[in-house]
Amino acid sequence: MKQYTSVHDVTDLDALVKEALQLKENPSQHKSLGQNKTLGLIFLNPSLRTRLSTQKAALNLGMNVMVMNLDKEGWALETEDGAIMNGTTVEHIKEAAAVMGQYCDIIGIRSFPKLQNRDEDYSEYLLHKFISYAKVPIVSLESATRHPLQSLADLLTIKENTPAGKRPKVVLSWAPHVKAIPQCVANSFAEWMQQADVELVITHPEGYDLAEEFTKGATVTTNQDEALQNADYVYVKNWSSYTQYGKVLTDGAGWMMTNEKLALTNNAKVMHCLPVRRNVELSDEILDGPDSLVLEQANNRTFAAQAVLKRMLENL
Ligand code: SN0
Repeated sequence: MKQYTSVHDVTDLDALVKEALQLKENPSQHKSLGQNKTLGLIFLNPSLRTRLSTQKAALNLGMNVMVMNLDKEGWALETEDGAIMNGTTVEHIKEAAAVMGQYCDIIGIRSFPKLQNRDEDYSEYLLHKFISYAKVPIVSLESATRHPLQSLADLLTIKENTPAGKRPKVVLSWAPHVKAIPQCVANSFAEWMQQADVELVITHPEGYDLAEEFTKGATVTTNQDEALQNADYVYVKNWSSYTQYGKVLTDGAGWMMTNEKLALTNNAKVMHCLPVRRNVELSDEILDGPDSLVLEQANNRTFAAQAVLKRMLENL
């Protein structure tokens, strides 16, 4: 694998899932694969799970890891081609990525969307520039439109909790939030679920339709109660509007997931990528109760990252 930026970079999804679950059984089984290889993790935004689980995955494979919070510790980055850099930006991504590529065998990069210009965010210009200038395999640690390591961990969690042969009903349910949040996790989850053997239903208030390229084939409804009927999994997530780009259109009163709403489901398990705003997106009673899978999802982040890094190492 040369790059891991979306489900489209995975040619055999079932095999990748199987591999990740095998790694989970014995995380140190390929300890020598990453010997003398260096993973660089570059963050332009905050992170807890992605940073630690990807670092852990690399350590399990025997790699060395370097982490840099580029937004806080690096020089202010210029991304525009042909820019006259007489302002606040200090270093061009051409040099920055090329230099980091010389120090690392694989690089992971996180860069959120700015949520101001949709075309710019959805062009994934930063990720693509990084890929072309760094010249080493690149893992997306959440880009402007997707969060593929999260989605792989989500799929692992669903696989582990679903009886063999059952095609579960999975509901992606929009939740309220206090600020504008990217569509990445929702986009990515929808995109991955379409490739998996599940029935996907997406529910959100008016005005929160995701881009069609991610939701094509799924059932989309603004009636949350109807969507929740007989659900086996409920994935709770906020996102800002795609159509009125980056805007918060409603306070979302009534959309928070509660036990009362879960009564409509088929004893559904509840998922969230974290960090979660308690009692805004999801109630305490769910997060502290027996139906929450959020910690299992976070645990599976390690094995998702490990399966991806293993494939990249085998290909170096
Ligand atoms: C990000 C998101 O895309 O939903 C990262 C999730 C892995 N979440 C946030 O930015 C939450 C910020 C907040 O203030 O709650």
